[in-house]
Amino acid sequence: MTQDLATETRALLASLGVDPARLDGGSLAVRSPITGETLAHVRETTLAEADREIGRAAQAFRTWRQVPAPRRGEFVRLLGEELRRAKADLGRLVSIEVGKVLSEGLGEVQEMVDICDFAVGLSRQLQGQCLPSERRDHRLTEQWHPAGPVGVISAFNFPVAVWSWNAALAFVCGDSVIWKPSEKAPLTALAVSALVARACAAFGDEAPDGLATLIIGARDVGEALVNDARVPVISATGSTRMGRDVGERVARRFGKSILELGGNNASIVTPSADLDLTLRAVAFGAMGTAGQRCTTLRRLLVHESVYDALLPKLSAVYAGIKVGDPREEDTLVGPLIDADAFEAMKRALDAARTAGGRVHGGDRIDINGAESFYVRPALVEMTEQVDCVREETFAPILYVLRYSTLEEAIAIQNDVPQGLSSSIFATDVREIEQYLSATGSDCGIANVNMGTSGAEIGGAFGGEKETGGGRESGSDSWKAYMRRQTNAINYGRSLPLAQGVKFDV
Ligand code: UN1
Repeated sequence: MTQDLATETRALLASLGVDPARLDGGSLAVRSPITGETLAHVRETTLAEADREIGRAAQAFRTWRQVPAPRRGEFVRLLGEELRRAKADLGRLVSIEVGKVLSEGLGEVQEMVDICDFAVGLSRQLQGQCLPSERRDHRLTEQWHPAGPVGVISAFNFPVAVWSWNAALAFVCGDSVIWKPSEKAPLTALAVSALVARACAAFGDEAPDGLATLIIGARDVGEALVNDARVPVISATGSTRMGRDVGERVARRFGKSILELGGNNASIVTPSADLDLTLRAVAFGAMGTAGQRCTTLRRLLVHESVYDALLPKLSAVYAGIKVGDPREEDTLVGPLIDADAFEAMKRALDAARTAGGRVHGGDRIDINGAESFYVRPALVEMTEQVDCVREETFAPILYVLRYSTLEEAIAIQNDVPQGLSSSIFATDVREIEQYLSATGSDCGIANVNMGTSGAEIGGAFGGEKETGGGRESGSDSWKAYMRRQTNAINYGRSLPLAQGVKFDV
């Protein structure tokens, strides 16, 4: 590849409306995992500036909450229009900054457009309810009010979509949004902020200054956000270690957190599975995004009667899949994000070997020189679910285990600390329903005849146990961005007390 990535990046950022002055002179070096080259030096937000930005967001909230919700929806509609227009450029920028193949970069922006559309409809459906009162001439209702500024901490692997799942909902719910993106992906955050500014300009004066703010930097800036009592809701995506810290800090000040943390997702391949479909689904689930989704398929539990039919085919797909520069059209697996990710993958594979695992693949491949980290995805046959299999390694490693009964497979699947996504491959309706029942998968997402990744925005997204319990995106996830208020209204002339209590004065 001879094309200069830094030059292309600057051209993309300029067309997306980012001020070129933001790309030089800072202390945060932004590298592309495609070649390892430096794209920009972004200035980090100081703690004093972060404090000011949070103050601006708090101020913006005070006016934004008074704009009628369907009008707020109109703002999100305009943002969706900006994203539609910017899809090609922003998708390409995502691909450059985090190394996704282009179709996944574009898919990520499509996910942003989709959640904007969802939120526009939602802006007319933030429904409370009316409940029967036990008292005569009383009405009991429940309504939802804007919560306040929402802090969004996002990870490198979905550098822009995760912000949008939170922000599109937060905006229609009447909240302002403060974004702390991954230090590995500040450029796409700058680009999205520029698009938000365009949507604000198109919307006019009703969009207050500070409605969407951006703070860029390391842990100290994130901590300042998490500790700040002016921010009642913190939505954080990333590692379980980070989420535990965020959850504790937010709980200590009685804020609410929405945590979307590690996954260790499994699929069960049953005797009745359609093996061709299974093979394709497993390939995308385990190797898509180079194994760097929180929903990536990490464990494959295969029934002993189909193991020998499936494994050779799967090994052949693993050996043949195109790993390469994500700018090339036929590439399916791009680079790992950085050297640390590669080291973590090596460590996990060493641990698996020591525990008796048979490792196929996993070697580094030289595609674009020493500063980039491309690997052949690894398939690891294990005889049991040892400790290293219970950990999430953010790399393309698929552990494969045999099972003999569905109960055993479900037990193995659930016997990990994480609980994000899961799936079963089956055409036997009894096995499918058992898997989806209360005694089946313990995850926030349980799919049938598809992989564990690639969720649509319409459903609630998130998981149980060490995944953190938060829900983002579709269904009624919006409720986490609002505060609930119960209203009992007496329209009579007497004052009956609940539970028949008498208190006559
Ligand atoms: C993530 O990896 O943090 O379901 C999110 C999926 C995507 C989102 C992944 N829609 O794979």
